[in-house]
Amino acid sequence: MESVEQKLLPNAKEILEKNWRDTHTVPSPKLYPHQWSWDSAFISIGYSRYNQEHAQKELLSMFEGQWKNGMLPHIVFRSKDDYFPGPKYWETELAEAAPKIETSGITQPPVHAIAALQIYKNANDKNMAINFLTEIFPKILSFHRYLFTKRDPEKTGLITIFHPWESGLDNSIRWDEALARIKVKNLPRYERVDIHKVNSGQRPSNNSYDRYIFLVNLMKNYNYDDDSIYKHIPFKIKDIVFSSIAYVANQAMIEIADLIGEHKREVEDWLNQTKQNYIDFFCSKDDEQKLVYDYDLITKKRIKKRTVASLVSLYTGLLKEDQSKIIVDWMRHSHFCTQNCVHKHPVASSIPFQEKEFNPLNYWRGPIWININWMLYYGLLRYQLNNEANNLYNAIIDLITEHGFYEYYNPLTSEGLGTDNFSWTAALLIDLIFDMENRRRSV
Ligand code: 9WN
Repeated sequence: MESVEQKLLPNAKEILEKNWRDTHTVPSPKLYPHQWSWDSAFISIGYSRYNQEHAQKELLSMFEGQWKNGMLPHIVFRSKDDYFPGPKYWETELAEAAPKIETSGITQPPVHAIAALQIYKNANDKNMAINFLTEIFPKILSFHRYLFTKRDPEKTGLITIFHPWESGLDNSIRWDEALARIKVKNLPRYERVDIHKVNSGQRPSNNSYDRYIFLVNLMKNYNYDDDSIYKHIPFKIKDIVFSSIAYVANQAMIEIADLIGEHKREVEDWLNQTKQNYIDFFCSKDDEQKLVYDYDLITKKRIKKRTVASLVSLYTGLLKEDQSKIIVDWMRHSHFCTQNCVHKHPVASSIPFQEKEFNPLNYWRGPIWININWMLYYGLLRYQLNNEANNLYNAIIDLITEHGFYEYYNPLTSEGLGTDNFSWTAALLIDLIFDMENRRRSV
């Protein structure tokens, strides 16, 4: 009899095929018709399981947008299709470092080294994979060098973001206070496109958008010069999810350097910096729950908002075992639906059900996201919490089988939200299915 996985796999591949555009994949043709940075890396992880060529092309094409200072922009504009803010709005030609190709002027979490290593590990053609790693390694290294210098002049090994879009978890409640402090002045009129494509109740508010756009204009005023931005921007936060991913990505860089005989001193230094500071910076000793929180460089305080970002710390393996247990317990009672749930095994919501801001429909303010749960799955495995990881796996399979490949899901009803045919949901499901199959085989 055909397993659920065997039924799901062709559907997932079909979505990636539909969203493939010769060299790259759009996150969703309707809402996001260009190439996004961390999406591209997640998507190539999915391809790496069955189409090495697409996986390599996807990642290499993302780096066509790389700036001369190493920054990898969060969007490479690939078509004339409508998205706001589009290339004309970003005006990246103001920046000395910008490439010829049209891009945005901010970055996103560095999942790329993790993807590159997966491409090698899953490759049928190892020679081709080694050539690919040799080509991409210096590009990723220069991106990391940008992050660990321009976005970490304090040398903490933790990365500073200048804009909520850089976090990838755009309207997370973690950013509310920092955004509320921003006094929006002289903002030129602009027109949102997103709310004409999906239900506006599932998207960030106009108030948030005013601040997103205001910050973009500020960066333009500084010609995207990082040193000036660092001095003056009112949104400056050491982000846990970004820094956690950067740490795992540096671990992947060490493995890649070994495979292709490259130097790794610089990467080792970054890894040591992160190891030394991660807990001290992010973990508040006076907090009973011992959760980890982002650090606001402007108020010099931790942002004590309980969200799934704290859980992502599991992905690094940097937590001591007792702390990891606390975090997993907290995931169970706060992020997993426990009352009137539609599923036996729940998938983690983006903020706890008990929080006053919890909104099951709105973007990063309650809904379930597959990329975050994918990191939690691998985080649980790092701590040998195999049963928990298996439950999460089963829950993700159920969710997608019953509700389809959505951008995000209502954690109370499991209904799909945002845009449909969403690429990273398909790609990461493919990765999980292959990972589970390998784990089952190795028992
Ligand atoms: C802004 C593409 C991107 C993801 C982000 C997600 C959403 C964009 C938007 O879509 O952000 O970058 O227009 O809302 O929050 O994580 O990379 O899928």
